[in-house]
Amino acid sequence: MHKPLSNISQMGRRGFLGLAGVAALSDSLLSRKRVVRALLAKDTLAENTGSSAGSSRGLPPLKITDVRVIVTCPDRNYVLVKVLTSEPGLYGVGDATLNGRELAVAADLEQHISPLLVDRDPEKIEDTWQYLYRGPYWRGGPVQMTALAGIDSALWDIKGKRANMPVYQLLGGRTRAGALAYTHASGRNFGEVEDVARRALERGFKCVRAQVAIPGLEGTYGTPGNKTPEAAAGRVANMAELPQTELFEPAPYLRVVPRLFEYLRAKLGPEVELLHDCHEKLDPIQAARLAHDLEPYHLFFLEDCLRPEYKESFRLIREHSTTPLAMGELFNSLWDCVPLIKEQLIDYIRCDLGHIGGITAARKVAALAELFQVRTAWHGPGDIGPPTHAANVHVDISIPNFGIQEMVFFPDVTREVISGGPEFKDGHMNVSDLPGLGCDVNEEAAKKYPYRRAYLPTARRKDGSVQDW
Ligand code: EZ4
Ligand code: CO
Repeated sequence: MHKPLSNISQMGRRGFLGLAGVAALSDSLLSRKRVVRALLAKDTLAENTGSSAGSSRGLPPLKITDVRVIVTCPDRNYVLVKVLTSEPGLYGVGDATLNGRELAVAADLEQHISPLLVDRDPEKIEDTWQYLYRGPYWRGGPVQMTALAGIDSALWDIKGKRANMPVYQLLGGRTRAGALAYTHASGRNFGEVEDVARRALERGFKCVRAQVAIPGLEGTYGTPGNKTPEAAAGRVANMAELPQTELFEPAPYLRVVPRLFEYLRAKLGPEVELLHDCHEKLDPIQAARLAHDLEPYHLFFLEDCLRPEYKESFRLIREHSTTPLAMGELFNSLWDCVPLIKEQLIDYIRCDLGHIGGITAARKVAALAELFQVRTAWHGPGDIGPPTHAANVHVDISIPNFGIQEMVFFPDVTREVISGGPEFKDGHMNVSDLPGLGCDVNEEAAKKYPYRRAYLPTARRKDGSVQDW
């Protein structure tokens, strides 16, 4: 049904206020009052954005009946979203994990977002995205964008299940057989990094991100400190109740990293693709020097050199080096991506689908990037849940300008709670042809692993001042 939208605008503010207090009403006022009630109640006008009949022929209209938020710690903390619908057995699963601020996202979902969604049509993904992004007036930020990503993934999951298609089909269908993946190799010294990299190559990987401990700075991001690489695999069990503080100094880091890649190139040969993550630790001229010094070793890319606020500083790095650059895991706004892409200051945009607003946001980033010959490299660490990894790969295999996909293997205990998700084979990630995203959550199993407060580490310089981790 199409309600007369024009009544509302004609009424204007005076009419609106006047009507609210009127007791005796004429026929025409009665119909106006209905519109006013609609405005005063909830987002009823959403039903006016088009037919609310089921989009798939012959299916009845669908409504969201409940949004369940599951906070669980199967090896590390995850926030999962389950959007239930009026069709028996039809629900969507999303991931809304923000490492170290999980409960803020869970509260946002439970207290603020869930009441807005009940009774809405889950098939209106774009409308829901716009409503949750612009509707609260206070837009953006990692907490809200992570919550929005969780809902967005769940809605794409529902749409896929309803259409009986994997999400990548809804996004336009396959453009490639699989998503080229990279894994992490880290060690206490060059030899240990080489060993871990070789094991990855034996497992089928073609691309390896290498990080090494810097003497005197044990525990630098991505390195195992003085533990073995296995023991240091950043799980919650290894984390303190309060953040651990690591030490960072740029001078030794900038000396050691080019030597690591000189060593790895010599040992592993020219074909393996090598990557390195600076984890937003460097100042612009330091990043420029590192990118320059790494040139002879032909990295696939140098990841996240600068703090996310300093987009224009990428120009300086570009002026000094042909090392390909990737950036974006800390972005939580679509608009963060715009200057880097449109000025071709980077080669890979690597947003985190779980923190920038889900598939709905990612497909816009990817489309913008395509127009400027920038490729994608979505963030794929262990501290975002399998539904986000699934979302990554559904997008990867359906866009023309995919670059590479960061990935992890989830331990059995995580998979007991969250099943499905992408699979690794021959250096590539792929998703099954299950309808939707292809993940499920076992709520009973989740209860066995209650949330445990945990923080990411922090970093300081030797003089005690704060340093980006
Ligand atoms: O440190 O996801 O490229 N991957 C990364 C990750 C991030 C974590 C932070 O929560 O940089 O390991
Ligand atoms: Co990174």
